[in-house]
Amino acid sequence: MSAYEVNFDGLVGLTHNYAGLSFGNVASTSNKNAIANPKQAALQGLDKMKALADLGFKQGVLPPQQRPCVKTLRSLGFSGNDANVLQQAAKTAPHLLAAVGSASSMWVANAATVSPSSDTANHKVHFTVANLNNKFHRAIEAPTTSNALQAIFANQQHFEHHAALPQQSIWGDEGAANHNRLCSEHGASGVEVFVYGCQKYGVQADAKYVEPTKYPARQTKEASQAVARLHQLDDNKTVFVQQNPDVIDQGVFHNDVISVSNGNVLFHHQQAFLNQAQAFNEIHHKLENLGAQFMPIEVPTAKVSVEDAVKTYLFNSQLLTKPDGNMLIVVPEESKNNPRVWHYLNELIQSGGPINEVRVFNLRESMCNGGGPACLRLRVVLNQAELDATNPQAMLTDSNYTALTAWVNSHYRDRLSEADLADPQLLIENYTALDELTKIMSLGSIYSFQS
Ligand code: SUG
Repeated sequence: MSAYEVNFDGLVGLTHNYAGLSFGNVASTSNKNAIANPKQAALQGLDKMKALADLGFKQGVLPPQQRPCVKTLRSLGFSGNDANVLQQAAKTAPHLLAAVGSASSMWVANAATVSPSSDTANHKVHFTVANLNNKFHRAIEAPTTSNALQAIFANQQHFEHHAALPQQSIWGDEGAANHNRLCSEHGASGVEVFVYGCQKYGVQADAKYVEPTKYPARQTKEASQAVARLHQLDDNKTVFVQQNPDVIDQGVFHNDVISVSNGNVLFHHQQAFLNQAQAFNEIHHKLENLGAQFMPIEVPTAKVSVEDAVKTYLFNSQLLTKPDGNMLIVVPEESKNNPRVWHYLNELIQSGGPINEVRVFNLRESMCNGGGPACLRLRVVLNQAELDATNPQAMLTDSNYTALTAWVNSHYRDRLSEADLADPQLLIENYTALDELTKIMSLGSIYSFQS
């Protein structure tokens, strides 16, 4: 059955700031204390969504979360009215205020793992919300992410939702950022490739087992396997592969910083995976059984170093199939500004291969926290019936774009530092704006402040 890949982009929240919260994510730690511009960040994201929608790609939107999350601070013992809670936290535990104030839900590639109905045994689209267990500021996203996804994909005949895996490090799950899907075309049955950074059980006796030593591996094999089970995937169409621990130690905190898939193409760096040849062999055979030809496009270290990949987010790009079957690669401006990466990209689009066009976007505000074009979007493959069953107000139409842009312009600040998170007025601005957003997007009451 034919289907669309719909990219749902995360709308940047009102508290977007640089608090240096993500150890292992080089951009996040190196921009700690920089001044952020939430309004510009949200508009940059909307510009990308609009440009891709105008090119004919199906584009959706996911809402941000209520921040600072006073509810979490209360659960940690802060009390009094909301202003008191914020002030106490700012005074005695500023790191906690920063964590509950992060707008990190904007990177929706980490919101959930999604399997299309053509891959699952009960022919429903499956969503498992990511627990984001490795970082406290991200682990608190899961409940609202669940509410948002269920408000957008509400039809139980087509959609099946799974809660986040247990909040324990064995089950560390970062969602679609560590998940690739290969297929002949979006609507066909595909091979789902789960990329994990470490394994918790059964490795003590394995002399060959390696994991990163400097930075954390956020995704566990156990979590990936649990998601595959929940989604009722077929073992013959599923591959588990370990990410190269050396690249995690160089700042590749998610697999989508070093590889991206679309259709039968896996665009990746030479050093992306451990036991790469063996994994590709397995993908090749499993895909061949589905009548499709695996097409890996490998970028050699000699042309683009891992350091350049991390700085420019070349692989955190979106690969989109155009109506003529060729692919467009969407990269951040940082890729154009690096001569080696830009040279490679120009070579790539002239090579006669499937990727024959590049588009560049300014996503600087998000990039400074380690989030590129691919981090900002969650891919959901939907056939026509499933698309018809999706909340239409979550799709980026011309009128929704106008409404969302006006909404950002009227509610967002153009300057925010970590210290501003203690301002009770910022919390009120959030509640007012998000309440209005749920009406624009017809989401109902997805936030705890609304109940
Ligand atoms: O989880 N940054 C996010 C970036 C996520 C990027 N997503 C993907 N690669 N799919 C993270 O590290 C930084 C927030 C701060 O430091 O203020 C942050 O959470």
